[in-house]
Amino acid sequence: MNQKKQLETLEVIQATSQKSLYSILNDRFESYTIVEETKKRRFPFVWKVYYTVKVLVPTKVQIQTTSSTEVFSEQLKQQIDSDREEKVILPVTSEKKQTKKRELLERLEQASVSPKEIKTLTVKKQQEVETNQLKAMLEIINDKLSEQKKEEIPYLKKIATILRDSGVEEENIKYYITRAESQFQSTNIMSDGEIYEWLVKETKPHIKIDNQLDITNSRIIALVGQTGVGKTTTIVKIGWQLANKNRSVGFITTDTFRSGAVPQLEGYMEKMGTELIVANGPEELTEAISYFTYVNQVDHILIDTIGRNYMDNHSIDTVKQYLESAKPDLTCLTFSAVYKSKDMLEIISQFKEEEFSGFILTKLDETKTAGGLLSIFMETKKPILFVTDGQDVTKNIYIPSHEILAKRMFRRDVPLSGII
Ligand SMILES: Nc1nc2c(ncn2[C@@H]2O[C@H](COP(=O)(O)OP(=O)(O)OP(=O)(O)O)[C@@H](O)[C@H]2O)c(=O)[nH]1
Ligand SMILES: [Mg+2]
Repeated sequence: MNQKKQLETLEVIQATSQKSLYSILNDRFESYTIVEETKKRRFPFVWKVYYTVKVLVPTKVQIQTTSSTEVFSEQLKQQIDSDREEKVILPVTSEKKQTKKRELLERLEQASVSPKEIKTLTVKKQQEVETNQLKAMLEIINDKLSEQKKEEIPYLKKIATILRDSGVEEENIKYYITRAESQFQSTNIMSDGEIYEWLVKETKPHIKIDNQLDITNSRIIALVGQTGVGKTTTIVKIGWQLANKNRSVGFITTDTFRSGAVPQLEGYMEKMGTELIVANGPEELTEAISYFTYVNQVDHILIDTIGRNYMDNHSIDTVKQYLESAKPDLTCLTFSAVYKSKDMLEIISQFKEEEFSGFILTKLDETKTAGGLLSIFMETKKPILFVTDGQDVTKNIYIPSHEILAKRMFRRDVPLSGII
């Protein structure tokens, strides 16, 4: 049953004059009781006056008279509604987010997180991965764009062209461009000659050459490397140089596989008046070394190994077994300069640092572009031991200077020199 009860509501009316204030009051309400009347000026518009009245006006409100159960259920409903209203979703601050994330990750690690949470986490992780991938892609695109922009600057373009023509890898070109940019910020004009001089100056510190190398101090020298890189030719060249220094040498070859390998060596041996032993397996190699050490008593033992495909792990293992038996004082990893630098690095990565002393670069005469070899200097710690530039076993082998090798990276017409 409904009952009407007379209540009063407080209303606030404002106007710019007393007259309009009262006309509003009379228009809107049948009756009212003035509780407070004020007149104020407001900063900064001090010339303006505001009239305010607070009035009590009659209101009609529906009040329900209900049973106690109805009252209870109504109260309950109101309580639920008010609870609902109070459940304001506050924005989670990034710090809170971080804490929550950290907690979840910790719980995930301890496997105490519920499957639902895991799912949320997985999705988040996935999103994170995707965002990172996108960022990485953007960085690459930006890098490419800035590289392209850089190469629009004439002298940088010239440098990049010379490097590319010399066979230098893109990663290394980037290095030179960055260096040039930092050194010649406002310079735009450089002659080819100036660029060449600058490239040599920049390259020299990267070139690793064993200047202290004295082959007369290495009793056992072994050459390893891919098929046909010039191992046999180079070991004979080394023998020839030692013989020229009045040192006695003995040759061992592990190449029992290739027909013609032994006669190829025997021809040189005869000319040099030295002995050659063919070792079939690591044990025979040890025996041959003992023979040259205790029986023939030569100053140097030079070991020529069979050329194999070093991209194949089995071949690498075999050559390592030979090296373990021989324990050379100088183990030379031999590469042909015509090789791709990526392939060389791949082969180098198959060897531990302690397993070889340094590199021999052969056939420099056969390549127009030696710039690719820069990767060997930039990405490995080992020195270049010798370089070769021809088939003549009586010469064409050198320990070059930093200057000569740096120049040779960019110009084929630079003659190699440096007595071994
Ligand atoms: N142009 C040039 N040719 C070279 C040089 N070194 C070796 N050669 C030639 O390269 C060819 C292969 O040389 P080898 O000494 O037989 O090579 P290898 O590494 O012993 O070969 P395998 O025993 O079959 O693995 C021969 O024709 C050599 O004359 C060099 O510095 N320049
Ligand atoms: Mg050979």
